[in-house]
Amino acid sequence: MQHEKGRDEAMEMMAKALRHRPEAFGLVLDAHGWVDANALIEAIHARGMTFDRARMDRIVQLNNKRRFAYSDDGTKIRASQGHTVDVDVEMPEAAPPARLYHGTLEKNGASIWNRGLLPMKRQYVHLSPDIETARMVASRRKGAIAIYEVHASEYHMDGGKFYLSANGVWQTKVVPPNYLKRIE
Ligand code: HQG
Repeated sequence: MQHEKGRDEAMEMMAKALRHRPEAFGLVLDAHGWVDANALIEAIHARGMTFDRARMDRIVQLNNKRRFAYSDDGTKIRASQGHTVDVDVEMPEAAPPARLYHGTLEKNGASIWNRGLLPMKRQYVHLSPDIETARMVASRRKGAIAIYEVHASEYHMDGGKFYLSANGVWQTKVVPPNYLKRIE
């Protein structure tokens, strides 16, 4: 268990460095979100973690959501999605399935009803392919949850743009309320 916990901590640090606060690690992401892999290892190591390339390789390969990816030559690394910092990770635009799902806290309902789903601090709204995943996303937070069905193909036909991240998470800039239906 200790090992698992340690791995999660390292993963959290990678997520912070590659998505949210690279400057706190003395790192600068390039325009596409990449950073030198060795620089990231050193930066995390300098914060008192036992961390090396082998451990980072395991996180990149085994992480349940495949949150991180190496460049083709293995010298650079980036997060595949989920950024709050302004980088372009070159997500392809794609036609979404008919329905996607979004799990959130019930207390956000009034605001979602008025303004639709917004990216808040992140660059995009994240959408789940199934209800079960949406429930898991919502349950990260404390409180009663709500699940919204997103009428994705309809929104897409009306001009809404959807993107699919390298690790398979559907994203869009905003979902207007008329394409949303609360189902749980
Ligand atoms: C809510 C994790 C009020 C939104 C997960 C969410 C996910 C509104 C929160 C990924 C709103 C933003 C993303 C509105 C949206 N009024 N609240 N109009 N519109 N919200 O963390 O979707 O593990 O940025 O419902 O698995 O919770 O990090 O988004 O509750 O895939 O890889 O504002 O993060 O992935 O919170 O989670 P977040 P999220 P990782």
